[in-house]
Amino acid sequence: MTSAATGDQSATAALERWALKFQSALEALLASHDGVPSPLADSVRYSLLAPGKRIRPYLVTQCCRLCGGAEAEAIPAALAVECVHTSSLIHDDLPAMDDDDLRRGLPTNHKVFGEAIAILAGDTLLTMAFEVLGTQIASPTVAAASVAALGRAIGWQGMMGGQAADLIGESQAPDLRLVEAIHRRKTACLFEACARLGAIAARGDGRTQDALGSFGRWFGLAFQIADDLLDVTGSAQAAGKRVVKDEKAGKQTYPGVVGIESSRQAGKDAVRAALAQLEGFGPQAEDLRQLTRFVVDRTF
Ligand code: GRG
Repeated sequence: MTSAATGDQSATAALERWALKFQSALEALLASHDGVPSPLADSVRYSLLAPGKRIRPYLVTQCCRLCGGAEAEAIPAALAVECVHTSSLIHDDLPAMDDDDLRRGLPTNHKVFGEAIAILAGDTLLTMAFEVLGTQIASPTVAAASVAALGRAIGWQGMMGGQAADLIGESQAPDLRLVEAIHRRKTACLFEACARLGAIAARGDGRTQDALGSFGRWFGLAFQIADDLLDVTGSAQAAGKRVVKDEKAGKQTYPGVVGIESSRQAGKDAVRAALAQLEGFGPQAEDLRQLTRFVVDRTF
């Protein structure tokens, strides 16, 4: 077994342990739903508690730890990013968007609850994210900085704009600069926010927030390139979602524009750039480095 394989396996095991632990925090968040119409409560619970990798909240806690914070301080932001991410998955799967029927190994939200409730479930999770930041973070300064960082990441210059560009890109000629711009906004902005939120929770200074934010951006680009590759070379069973969809939909993707081998290289380059941002963090960042290498080698 090579050391890379060992690192990869330990990153996977650490992520799985985290996902198991984090599940209780997600369940606690949804425990009180008095007066919520049951299809909406069931729909929100269905998608948020479905088995996701939980890599974004893990990133929040790891970056918080790296800045000297305790895991508990990062939990509100960790919950918030998972709520936003799940909201985006529900909306992304809708017929008006990517029209998918499988997510996290289960039928998509709208297939089970109908489109209207799925839209409302996505909206509920999006607003819940900000409610959590506003109510579960004790320091008003940290809460305000967290709200600003998350709002900026997912707004029209971030995830929403990226998703719009992704949809518009279906009718445009394949273009590498366009693909990178889409991926940076649609996916990497949220990863940048995860890293920043971890630093903010630990009260890291501005330079540290920027360094980790930059790390998160490269990490997110690598993550989305790997996601593009999984659509071409992966299996629906492992990924928990349909594969071989992007080309048919005319999506702007790395493999669609530069082919599989160059996409793998682009993924490795993004990982190298991400790791470079961690240089000042010493041995404390080893778990984060292993997670970063795992991102492009993953099969799920
Ligand atoms: C309502 C917040 C909100 C957004 C609306 C639909 C939309 C705008 C944006 C979609 C953004 C999107 C789905 C980008 C793809 C990111 C991606 C690679 C998702 C898969 O993430 P994983 O593999 O999934 O971490 P799991 O299921 O493991 O959590």
